[in-house]
Amino acid sequence: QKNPYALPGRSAVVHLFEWKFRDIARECEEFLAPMGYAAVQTSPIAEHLSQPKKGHPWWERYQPMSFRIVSRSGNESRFAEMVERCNYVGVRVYVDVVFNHMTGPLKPARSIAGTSADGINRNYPEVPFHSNHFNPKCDIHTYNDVNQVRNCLLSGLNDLNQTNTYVREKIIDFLNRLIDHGVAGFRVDAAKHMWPADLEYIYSQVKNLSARHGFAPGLRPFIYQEVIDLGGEGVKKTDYNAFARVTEFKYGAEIGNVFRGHNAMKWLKNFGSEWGLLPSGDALVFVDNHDNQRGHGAGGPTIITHKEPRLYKMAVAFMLSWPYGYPRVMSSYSFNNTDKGPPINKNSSIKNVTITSNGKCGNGWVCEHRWPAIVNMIEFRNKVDGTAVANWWDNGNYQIAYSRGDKGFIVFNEEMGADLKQILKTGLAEGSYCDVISGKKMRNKCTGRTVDVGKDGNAAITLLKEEEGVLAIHIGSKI
Ligand code: ARE
Ligand code: CA
Repeated sequence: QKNPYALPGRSAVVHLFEWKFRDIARECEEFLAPMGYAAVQTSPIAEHLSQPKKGHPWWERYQPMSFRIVSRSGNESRFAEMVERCNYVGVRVYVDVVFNHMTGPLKPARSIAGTSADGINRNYPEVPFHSNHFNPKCDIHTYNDVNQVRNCLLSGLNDLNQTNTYVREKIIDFLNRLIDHGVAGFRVDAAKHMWPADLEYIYSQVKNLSARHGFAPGLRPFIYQEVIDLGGEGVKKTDYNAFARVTEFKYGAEIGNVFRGHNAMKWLKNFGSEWGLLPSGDALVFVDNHDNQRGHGAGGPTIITHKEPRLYKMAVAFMLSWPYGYPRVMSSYSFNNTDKGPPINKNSSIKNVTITSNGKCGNGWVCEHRWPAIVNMIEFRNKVDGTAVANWWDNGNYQIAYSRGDKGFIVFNEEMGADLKQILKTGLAEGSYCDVISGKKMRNKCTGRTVDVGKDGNAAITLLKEEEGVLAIHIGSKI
């Protein structure tokens, strides 16, 4: 099912990558709900491999040992409490679910909860799964062969056979238990490596969303499937979008190209399905994700991340101002090597996300979703909801501007070494507006630059090359 169940006036899901459930619950209450975020995506929550000798790399959570709810983010009761608290303030919870595979070939494989399994002979006693529940061992040599992609081992991970009735039951039970806890949906990890018919069957057997948690009767879970398709492979994103949403990896790759100056911004005018992207209602979109921000997954060095803040703010502002897909905002911790897990205490537990008096995160958490330019664009998206792109202007190259109906207006300047100085049609009513990238409207004053819109809807816009590369105003920032 493709509806994300965002409350009216809210949008976007934020991936609180590796956050503990307690911190997520608090963030729902103190920040996500009041600021207009619609939902949160958690890291995988099922009992998973523990690799203390490797310093607990983040990816150990993508090697499940069972479907019990226990992870580095917390146990089942903490999880239940988090979902309850987020739901209470209207923030939806989507869980990252991993059921294409279990662990790699480790004997013994030890879990975060202290149980063990035999990854060589494929015995997972906590489920239990045995070797007959897995596909025969083979490596994926080529992504052109759909049988290899779906029936062989992704990165050496023991590949479950989702056509098997017992395996299906275990997966369905797990998803149902999450629904009982009140989640609104799932990110399906490695969907590309499973057969669409198996997935469709599994989804069809999952319960309706929980009435006890306030969902209307008959609602099916929101599902977005991780399918990486940049073209040229056997498995296509279009094998999956008939029955649920799909992560549109081409989106972040193309955005990276444009904002890095490899493709003129003027072409963004029709950014969407005309670029070979999925239909808007089928797509989950993002600038970067937890894989490609660190060189895993797809997209390579074109992907823009928090490590390039000026560029990142521009790319995310574009995503949030553009009416295509359901956007996901990444929220990271800082890292300097691709395996590094989240910030940890001496006893290896994940550090709390501390919030400083100016609203930033401490303890090594980057919290892009709290960056003023990003959260202010969430408000922009919520204010312009339902309007179309209008008043498009470009200089034929790397300067563009457009409005969202008569509710919001945004300008980008990426022209190498050039200022932008133009009289532009904003679509907005006469008045003074606060630019939400350089500042914010506070007590009817603007802490950043103001834009004066005349009776004719025009405004004189200046974006100097040394300033932020984007300026945005909307009906909510009128002063
Ligand atoms: C780890 C080690 C491996 C080791 C393995 C088993 O890093 O060296 O062999 O354990 O012992 C994450 C990490 C992996 C990690 C894994 C399990 O990224 O490094 O392996 O967890 O701990 C493909 C898939 C796509 C997948 C990406 C990463 O199609 O589904 O690879 N993304 C998801 C998650 C990941 C996660 C997994 C799946 C596994 O988002 O975080 O892996 O649960 C082309 C293709 C893509 C392909 C890509 C990279 O672009 O089109 O399909 O993506 O190349 O191979
Ligand atoms: Ca598989």
